[in-house]
Amino acid sequence: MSGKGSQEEILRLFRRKGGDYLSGEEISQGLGVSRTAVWKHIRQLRDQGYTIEAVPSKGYRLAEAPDRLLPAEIQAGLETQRIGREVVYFEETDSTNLRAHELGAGGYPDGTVIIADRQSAGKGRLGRRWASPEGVNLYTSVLLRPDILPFMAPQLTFLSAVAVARAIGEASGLQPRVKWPNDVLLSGKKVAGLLNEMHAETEGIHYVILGIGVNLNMRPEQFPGDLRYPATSVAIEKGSTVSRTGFARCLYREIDRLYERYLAEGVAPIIREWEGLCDLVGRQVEVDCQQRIIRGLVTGLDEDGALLVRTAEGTEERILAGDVRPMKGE
Ligand code: BT5
Repeated sequence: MSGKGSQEEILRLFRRKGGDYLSGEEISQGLGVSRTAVWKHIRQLRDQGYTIEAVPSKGYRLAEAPDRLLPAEIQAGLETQRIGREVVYFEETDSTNLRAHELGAGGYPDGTVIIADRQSAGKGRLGRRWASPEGVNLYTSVLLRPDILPFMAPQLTFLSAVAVARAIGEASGLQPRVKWPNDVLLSGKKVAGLLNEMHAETEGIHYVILGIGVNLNMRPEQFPGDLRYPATSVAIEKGSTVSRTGFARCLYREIDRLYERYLAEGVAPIIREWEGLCDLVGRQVEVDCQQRIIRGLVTGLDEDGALLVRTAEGTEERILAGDVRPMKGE
């Protein structure tokens, strides 16, 4: 077993003890390693920020775990059907979506979760960048293998938006809103961004990747200077930090619930929940679609995830891509 694997195993043993002492003998037998090796692993865990008490006659006790997004931490008590049964963690990677493509091609199962503590080239849409400093946020990609047709894949963006909004609500007590097509907002500012990608052929989908970046404990000075849209973090809005591990677990549970429901009932319930979270439904907006600007009343979303806008002329436009903003005075 690698050093990392042994450390995760020790954490698992601690969890099983539920806060009680674990003797050096139990650990060395559980892992099949010497007492000296156990001591070395304990020291390495301490170096990573774990507070582990050692009492000569009793053994070791895990007093406090750091807020690191380690697979064993996240999987403890996760209880999901599919999401996060497999968790792949990177201290640093260029983009979790790129790793997810590799794992998708490598046959990893439906529900595999990829997490990075920091990204050196976090991706936004259209070649844009996602600021991904270490130690503060969640950067994750979820690999799904739904049995759906390629044209249905954009529906899953709304699944992730609803899951992120629910998880932020639970973690903060605040009321997040969604912005079409791929943002989640707190106090009108962007707190999370979604980047879904897929690998498909005409007859079917190989896999879909839900790329999710949530600003949890990011501080104001950590945001890039050239933001396209005002941005914030959960901690800035709430006034105190949130547990990254707790949030991640909550998010994967919400995705799991919504995904089960999606597979059973289709996208309609998700669209209805998304519409309830969107401030723009029922308002006059302006949508910049690059070639032209469409103005009108947002009436909702259709099942393909297109924004429905009724123009002054009475026609209903289905908008698949564009930047939407409320009309002045709205
Ligand atoms: C998005 O793009 O909102 C999608 C972001 C998806 C990020 C996740 S992290 C895990 C996974 N792995 C990846 O590599 N990506 C996904 P877009 O709508 O294009 O917004 C990008 C724009 O938001 C940038 O051009 C900036 O103006 C702004 N921005 C950059 N970093 C930000 C941050 N951390 N919070 C808020 N806004 C940010």
